[in-house]
Amino acid sequence: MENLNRFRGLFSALLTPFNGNGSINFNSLEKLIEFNLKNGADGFYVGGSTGEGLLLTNEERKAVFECAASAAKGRATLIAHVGTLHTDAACELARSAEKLGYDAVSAVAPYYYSFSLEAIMKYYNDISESTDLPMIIYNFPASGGFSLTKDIAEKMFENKKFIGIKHTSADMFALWQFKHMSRETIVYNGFDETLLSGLSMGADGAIGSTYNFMGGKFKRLISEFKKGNTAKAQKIQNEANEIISEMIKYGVFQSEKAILTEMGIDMGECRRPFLPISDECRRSMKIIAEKLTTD
Ligand code: MN9
Repeated sequence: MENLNRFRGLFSALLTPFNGNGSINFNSLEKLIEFNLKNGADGFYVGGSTGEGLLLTNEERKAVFECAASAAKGRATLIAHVGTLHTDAACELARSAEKLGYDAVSAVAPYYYSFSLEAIMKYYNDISESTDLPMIIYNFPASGGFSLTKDIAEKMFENKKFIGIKHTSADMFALWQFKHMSRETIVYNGFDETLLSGLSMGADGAIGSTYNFMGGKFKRLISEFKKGNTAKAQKIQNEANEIISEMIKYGVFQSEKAILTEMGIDMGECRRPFLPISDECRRSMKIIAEKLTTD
């Protein structure tokens, strides 16, 4: 089996910056990647929930893949989120990621319709068959009704190209179960506010949105955890969670864009139907950004 080490570590779920006219701001996207690499990001999860992937056209999604690949220039592991409702479109996105040199593809389960389990499994296998890339399942039960279980995962991982699960759920026992399947699996903790619990339950890494601007902090958390300094790791998780709690009040992605804009990378707004960033949010995030830059 191939060496999975490049899939461990801290992955930023890359945000997508927009210009005032609503188009993608590729210049800011490049800056954001550089900023993340400077803060120690091991890889990027491109075009997922955080990247507003499901609010982009397929052409835009490919353009974001391309920009991220050329900006990261072999300095990070790249996972392309290709999930969409439409299998053929997801396969096409996967093929474009493969051409661009991505390390893996990932997909959220198809949503809106109540697809049968067989249909969902076929969707993943169809995407997987469309390229030679490994597959990372995006388990995000809150997004549309499908919740991966260990039994389902065991069946899906009979396909040897499946290597990992991005577990965006607070169910830590499920995370532990995914780590204890019959075959080695890379498991990512998906909610940044529970990273320490995820690590305690065996997570190999983390994929998250707040690593776009708190990457350094969370790298320290992981390193303290590995050294066995639980109290120090807890202190860092507490500090991060104070910030995340404030962000949740105003909308997580809007808040993240406000923080990064304050830090010097013009991120613009989120796409509709997300609401514009309120003045209150900007004021609150300015204080957080100032605190983070003097930390
Ligand atoms: O990809 C992100 N998940 C979603 C991971 O946005 C659904 C997380 O990083 C959250 O944004 C973060 C705040 O709740 O944990």
